Order: sequence, then C-alpha cells, then structure tokens
Amino acid sequence: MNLLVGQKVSIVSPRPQTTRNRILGILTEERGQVVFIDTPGIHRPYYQMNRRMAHLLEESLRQADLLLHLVDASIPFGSGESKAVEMIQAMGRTAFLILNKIDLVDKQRLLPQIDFYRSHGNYAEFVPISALTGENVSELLTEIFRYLPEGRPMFSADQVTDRPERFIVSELIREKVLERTREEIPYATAVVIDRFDESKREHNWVRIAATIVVEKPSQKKIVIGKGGEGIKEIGTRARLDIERLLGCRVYLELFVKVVEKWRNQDRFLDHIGIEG
Ligand SMILES: Nc1nc2c(ncn2[C@@H]2O[C@H](COP(=O)(O)OP(=O)(O)OP(=O)(O)O)[C@@H](O)[C@H]2O)c(=O)[nH]1
Ligand SMILES: [Mg+2]
Repeated sequence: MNLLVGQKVSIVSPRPQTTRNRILGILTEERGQVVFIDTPGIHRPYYQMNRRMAHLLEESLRQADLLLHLVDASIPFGSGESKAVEMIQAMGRTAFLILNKIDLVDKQRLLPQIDFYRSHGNYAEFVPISALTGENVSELLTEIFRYLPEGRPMFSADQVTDRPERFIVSELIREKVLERTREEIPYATAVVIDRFDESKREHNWVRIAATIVVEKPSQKKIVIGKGGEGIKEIGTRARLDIERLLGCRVYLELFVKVVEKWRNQDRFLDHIGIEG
C-alpha cells in the first residue's frame, strides 16, 4: 500500500502485529481512484486490544469491494494460513491471493503455493509481487482496476491517507521502538502524542512531545537503554522520518512511561485511538 500510494502511511516492521488501526491509502490517477484499507492481521484475542482489532478487521473486510489477501511467499505455508483463507471465503467477496516477497524465493517455489491456495479457496487472481523491489506491482494494480466497480472519487486527488499527520508521527515513533526491541516489548508499546505545536511551521519548524508507553518498569529500562542511549537513538531516527513527512525541521522530545496492563484498559485504548 505504501508503495502504491507513494508515501509511508502505514508503518512497517519485522515484528508481527505491527498494524493496529484501519488506515486508508489513497491512490488517484487517470484510470481512477483506489482506496486501500490496511488493517491489523489475525490476532489471538488475549487482550481487549486484540479483540478490538479482530472486530476492526472483520468490519473492514465487510466494507471492501475487493479483498487482497497478502501472504509471505518466502516462509513455509499451510496450516497457519487456513484461518485467513477461511475468513476470506466466509465473506463471499471477490478476493485476490497475493504472494509477496518474491525477491526472496525461487519462482518454481511459487507454483505449489498457488496450487495450495487454489484448492483451499476461491480466489479470482493469484498475483506474485515484491513490495520491496516493486516487481509485478503495476500488473497487480492493473488487475485491481479491472475488478473494482466504478463510482465517484471519495477523496481529493492530492490526499494519500485519511489519517492526520499526528497519527502518522506517533506511528513512526512506534516503528523505531519496534526496530530496537524484541520479545514482549513491541506488543506492549504504545505512543501518545502529548504536544504537536505548529505555531512555528511557517518558519520551518514544528515542536513535538510524545510519550512511549510500556507495561512494566523492566521494559521502560530497556527502551531507555544504558545511559539513555536507546531512547536517544529512537528519537534521532524518528525525527528524521518525521522531518521527511512534515517537510520541515522537527524538535522532538520523548518520554517513557509505564501504564500497567494498558492493553486491557478500554479507556486507555480509546485515548490512544485503537478502534474496534
Ligand atoms: N524481502 C522483502 N521483505 C518485505 C517485502 N514486503 C515487506 N517486507 C518486510 O516484511 C516485514 C513485514 O512487513 P509489514 O508491512 O510490517 O507487514 P504486515 O503484513 O503489515 O504485518 P502486520 O502489520 O504486523 O500485521 C517488514 O520487515 C518488511 O520490510 C518484500 O517484498 N520483500
Ligand atoms: Mg502492517
């Protein structure tokens, strides 16, 4: 979606369960407008947060005209995918199976995968792509335009997402935390924007203060790092991305705070904008 709309509107990380919201990516060209809906994936509903996300996923699948089921073609396939296949079949909508990451696999290894999905589901098209190199992505877009129903554009031509800058800023900070942490921390991290001061934007700078929320004091210690090294690096990397997004200089202040069991607190989830 980021590649197609030409901007990082949805953050990316090697950790699973990165996406927690419903994020639109809007592509407008001469042929027409495509509104992509990025959603959380399939989660085990241990926490209230994950139950919200499961609900959001289902709602989104219901709203879409075309379902794009992305799978990672570089890892073994089979049982882990059957839940997703089932879910998509249950929607009774036109669906494509997209085999992503073909930059990492032998083309011959794609055929057995396509056979598997062909026999387990009712997909209209099977499209191998690489979101990294862009291979076959324009062909995918051609197929998407072929299947989508016609309608009036829903957004202006220059809009690439429905999400405000503030949201993307918080996500970019979270992305940098995910890059640096492992095990439970990525799942236990949320980012709250405390201040987004644009009063100097005309003079080419914006002042932002944000809090990285974790669930335990031990996690806070790891995020901050030895002598504050961790938080410093998160701040530097996030600032560079945010400056690119906003097109001006950014003064970024970061804090780390513990909120015990926030993933089960409805009020906190509302506060950080986890819909469901
Ligand atoms: N080699 C390669 N890596 C890719 C490609 N597309 C995505 N990745 C990597 O795969 C990982 C997962 O990407 P995400 O965009 O976070 O995946 P997602 O499906 O949105 O996952 P969640 O949001 O966690 O549900 C990241 O490390 C990406 O850099 C690709 O075409 N080739
Ligand atoms: Mg994602």
